[in-house]
Amino acid sequence: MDSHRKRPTPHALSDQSVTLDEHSKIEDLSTNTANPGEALTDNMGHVVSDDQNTLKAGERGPGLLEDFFFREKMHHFDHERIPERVVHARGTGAHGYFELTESLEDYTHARVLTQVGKRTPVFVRFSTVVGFRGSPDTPRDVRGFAVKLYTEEGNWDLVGNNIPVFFIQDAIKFPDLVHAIKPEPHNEIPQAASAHDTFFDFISLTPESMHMMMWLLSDRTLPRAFDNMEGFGVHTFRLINAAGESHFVKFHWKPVLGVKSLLWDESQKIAGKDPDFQRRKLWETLDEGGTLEWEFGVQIFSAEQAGTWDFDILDATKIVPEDLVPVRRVGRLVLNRNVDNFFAETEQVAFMPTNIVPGIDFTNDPLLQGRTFSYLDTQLLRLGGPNWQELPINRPLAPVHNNQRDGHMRQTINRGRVSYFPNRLGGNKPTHMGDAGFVSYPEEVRGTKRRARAESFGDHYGQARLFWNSMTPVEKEHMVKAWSFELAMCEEREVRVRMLEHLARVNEILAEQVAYAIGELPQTEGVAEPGGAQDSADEVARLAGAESPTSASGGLHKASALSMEEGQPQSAKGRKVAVLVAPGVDAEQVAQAQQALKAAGAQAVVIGPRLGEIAPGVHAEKSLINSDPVLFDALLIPGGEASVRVLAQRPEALHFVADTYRHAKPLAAIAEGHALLSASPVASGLNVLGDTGPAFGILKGSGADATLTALVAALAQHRFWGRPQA
Ligand code: HDD
Repeated sequence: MDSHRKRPTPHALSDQSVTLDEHSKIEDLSTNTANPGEALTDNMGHVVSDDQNTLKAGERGPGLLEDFFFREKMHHFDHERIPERVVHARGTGAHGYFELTESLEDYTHARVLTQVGKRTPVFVRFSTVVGFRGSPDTPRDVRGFAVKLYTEEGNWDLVGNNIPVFFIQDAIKFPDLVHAIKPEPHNEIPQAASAHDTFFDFISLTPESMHMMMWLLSDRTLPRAFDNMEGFGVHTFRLINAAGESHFVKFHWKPVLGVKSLLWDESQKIAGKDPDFQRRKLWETLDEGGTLEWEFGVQIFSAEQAGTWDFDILDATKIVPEDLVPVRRVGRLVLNRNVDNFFAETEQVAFMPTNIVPGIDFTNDPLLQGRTFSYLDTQLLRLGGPNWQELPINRPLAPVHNNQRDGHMRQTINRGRVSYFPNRLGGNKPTHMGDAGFVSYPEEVRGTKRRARAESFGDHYGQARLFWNSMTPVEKEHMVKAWSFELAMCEEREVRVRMLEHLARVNEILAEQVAYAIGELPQTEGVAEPGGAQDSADEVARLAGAESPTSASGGLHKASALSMEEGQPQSAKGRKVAVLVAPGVDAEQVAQAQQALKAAGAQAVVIGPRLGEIAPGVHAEKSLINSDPVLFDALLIPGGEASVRVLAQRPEALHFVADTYRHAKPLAAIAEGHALLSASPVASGLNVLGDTGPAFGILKGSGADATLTALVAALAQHRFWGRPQA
């Protein structure tokens, strides 16, 4: 631990002090919000008489240039678009607060991390990386998790992802990475997908990305909902305490509802059935008064500790395993309010890793160092000029005083004649605060100027193996399929083969199975058909034993908190259950289901052959035509003989059973409802409809109560792997 000068008490900061609460940002934004109002006016406040007809010389005559209403309306419309973000274009935002539950004052003097109980307003934007602004929510992709905290000491942006590592070690490679993964430039194909030649060509020549690739091709990149994913600050940052001592830190957001994913088949189908799947979930939850919640965690360690590890903490392709430094949960993040206007808030919000507050500082991670330039730079293009900081969503709640002036669209009206420093005419204000302001950690730096990569960044496979070893057999199976899919989409054989060589360095069985799937290995004994129904159990058994020696992993063979199947919180909260009904349905059972699921924080969505009243008191809010099993977490079929007879004649209802079964989600049927399960070609004939059913999440009960209790428990379990396939 290095020790430096003690931080002075910020005596002269008194006129800078602000007291905030969780509502402060919304109050601030409200000074700019506008309601529809009565009379239609133009932008200059002139009341408009008729906005539907241009001014003409005669009813059938030519338009007149003097029609300033028309020209203004058209002019504004013609300029409505701004460039989308070069990456993370597709995103969704919400307001909320951050609350500290345990002080970190031993490590930092940042007020936001030392004032226990304080609620700091936040704005969070979740995003995919690759797709364009209008692309679907659910491709296989890394998710952005960008948090802007409007602290009393200025804005702190934690611009992270849902994956704790990155593809590259040095920011100078970022444009290459992004060019490679974005749609190919000659034909702009494919949209929002990494599964194409240019990406894997680049990756096959960039072995440092192999750890991140293991995460990318795991279920982590198919989150079910925003609050089913973790967030990571990725880089190692510094914390500085009041005595000037420095520690290293990694920041984490842990979802209260646990990390849960979709399946690849679901993700692809949802992209068509409801491209706004996650955006809609967030919107509806907050609109109905619900919240999304994460715990805030830190891994704090000293330079001495880091010196004992066989990886470099400045290398963003490495995690610090939680087994080496446990995550201390010291706060929470709560999202509780939708935006009023998507463009003004979510589109115009500008995040920058350089927004940090006193008590937190950068490290020499070469990826982080490069990011400190890129974000400021990009906002100029996207938001059009240097005054984007004044936009309501971007402006801090902490007071702003400086000598910056003018520029496009300046909002602030600075009084006085002084806009320079030093000055006598303005009493030398605003004044430099010295050590009471933001002071960079005075790390001693020496070295020869070189374009080079440290040797300590040289191990590219050790943590990729650690990740692989830490997966459950089912997770490994999904990864085999993901790799097989992505490489099969590459048309250039050379690219596919080069990737197999890297995979073999991670794990031979993984490489072998993918090689077989993409036609690079003849059928040999012992290699299971990937995805082949009959071999699935063998494949899983074989993958269970597929482990590799690690390196750069702090001596660990496996690490905790990497698998999404182990140690995650389980809850039925937020889950949506499709309840299939038709005339003659047992209305009481439907009502019981609605009640029981609501009590568990879940939701019953009644789906009928058509919308409207299906039986007395049973109202279908969705129909078989505008819903699909991939949009739900489970299926419930209530009793009622006539109802089930109607449903059994509808292919969409049978499809509900088949896909819910195939996607390993709970299937529940009460009394006569059992018949719909048996009518499905997928489930019929399989022994899961008998006694073994509950182990596979197939819940058949004669009464509503017991079936619903079992359904709530099954929802919390999320998936039931190993169902026999028809
Ligand atoms: Fe980045 C946006 C996260 C590396 C350059 N990045 C952006 C966003 C997130 C991240 C969440 C969206 C913010 C929003 O919602 O507006 N980026 C990361 C993480 C990285 C990372 C976790 C690695 C640890 N990024 C990275 C590098 C560079 C950039 C190395 C360039 C040197 N990122 C950008 C950008 C973007 C951006 C081009 C596009 C839009 C924006 O900044 O505001 O400047």
